[in-house]
Amino acid sequence: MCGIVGIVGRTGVSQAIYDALTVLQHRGQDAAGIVTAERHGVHLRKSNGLVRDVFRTHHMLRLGGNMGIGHVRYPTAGCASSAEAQPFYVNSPYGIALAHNGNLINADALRRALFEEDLRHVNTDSDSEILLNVFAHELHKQGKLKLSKDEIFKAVAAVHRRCRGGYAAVAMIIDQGVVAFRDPLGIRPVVFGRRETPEGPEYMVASESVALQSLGFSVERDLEPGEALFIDTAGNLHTRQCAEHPSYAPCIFELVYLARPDSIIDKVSVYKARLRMGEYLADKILREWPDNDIDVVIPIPDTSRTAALPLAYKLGVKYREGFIKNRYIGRTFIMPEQGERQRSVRHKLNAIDLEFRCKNVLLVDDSIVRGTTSKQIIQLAREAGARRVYFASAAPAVRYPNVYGIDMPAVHELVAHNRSDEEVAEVIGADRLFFQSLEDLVAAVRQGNPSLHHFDTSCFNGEYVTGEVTPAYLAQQELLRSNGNKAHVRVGEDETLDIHNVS
Ligand code: PIN
Repeated sequence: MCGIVGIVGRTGVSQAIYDALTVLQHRGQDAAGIVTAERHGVHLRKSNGLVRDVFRTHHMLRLGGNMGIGHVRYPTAGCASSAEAQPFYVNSPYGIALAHNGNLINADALRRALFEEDLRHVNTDSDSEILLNVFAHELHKQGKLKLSKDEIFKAVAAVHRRCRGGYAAVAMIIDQGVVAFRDPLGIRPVVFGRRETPEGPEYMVASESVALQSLGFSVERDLEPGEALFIDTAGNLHTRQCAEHPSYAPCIFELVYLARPDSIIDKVSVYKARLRMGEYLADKILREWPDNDIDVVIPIPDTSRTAALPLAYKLGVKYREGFIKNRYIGRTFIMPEQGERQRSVRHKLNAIDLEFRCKNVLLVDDSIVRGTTSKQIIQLAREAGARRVYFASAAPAVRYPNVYGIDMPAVHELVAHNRSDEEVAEVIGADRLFFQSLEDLVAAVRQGNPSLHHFDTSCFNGEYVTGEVTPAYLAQQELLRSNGNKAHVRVGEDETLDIHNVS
């Protein structure tokens, strides 16, 4: 997953984009980039690292212009080179930059078609560069110096016809404006909003509503599946449905863990959905184990706190913060290397022994993916003196890979793949383990917006909403995702392009 943002303002936008990327930092801590445009000139800064490390004052001063886009990257499918930090830029036609959140499942076929039919070379392994070139080619076919909104939307429609997968993209076309579009199933989220200024309205588009809210933009609405928006350089907003058969199947994992709780995605409050996940989970525990001996519910910070509180309330037991997190260490799920991930758990979490000693504790996490941190945390709880350690996951067991932009590990690294719940409990060392049922997870989310009928739940049930996810494709992804293949990562490169005025 990644975070995207685009703004067309009345004055310089680089600071606003920087601030928005900081708010979206939880969506990716691996690399960041901003590109802005002044009349006929583009400025780009991107590199590996956190937003606060990538942009120094001298970079910010050079990112002039009233429109721009930004990106924070979470590495997907096997590459973490800064050559693949976003946004990507292509000179022709017009000068276009694009940033994207998601994953194209027909990237190989598209790359071939781009080369053999469109005569375009894609230089990196990133499917964002592929998406950019498909879009650029389709715009080029319109053959106009000044594009109308109809031509832009026609190009987006062609992108939808050619691309398969989950994608939320934002593009900036020099001298024309900012374009954003969402895949025809709305797998990845996009929301847009507006802010009034004395000079006129400013528009912003982003992955999550929290970015808009933090910057004082009022949320207009989510972009619908297949829909595109175009904010022209004069600051006018246009939207249009560009897909032939759009329908909603948003990624349910956004609600489980990826999104910030203060965001609203497709009219569902992430926070409220997580509260409900806790309630459903409590009902399940009470059904399966009415005479349980749980003394205390302890969340594994941070995400699971929201679900753990109503869960404890419904079980009628105490809720206690038994683990304290060192807030200066990043999310373990985000770290690309397994060794790094294991090492940091103990540094990251410390137990308050008093809350564990001689108690039967129910630990709650948002999900169990590899099971490696769960295992270590259960061990921590035992060392802190817990008598019995039970474990509850607010999401169902993750048993299948995600191919729409969440960097799930290779299948063989998923602890629940080909294992029963009891076997998972044994591997992670829990005395008893509870997973949310998929039905309950869907119900918890749908209660926020009953008009949503379908979700992408592929990592829980192996059903891929786009179709076309073949065993051969999955096998190839498996190869890319295995840690060994990440060893070629190039670190420390960065890119500061002042395309308009190289200095
Ligand atoms: C925790 C988010 N959450 C914790 C991510 C761990 C799976 N892991 C998914 C649980 S936080 S493991 O919000 O960032 O604090 O199963 O792979 O070990």
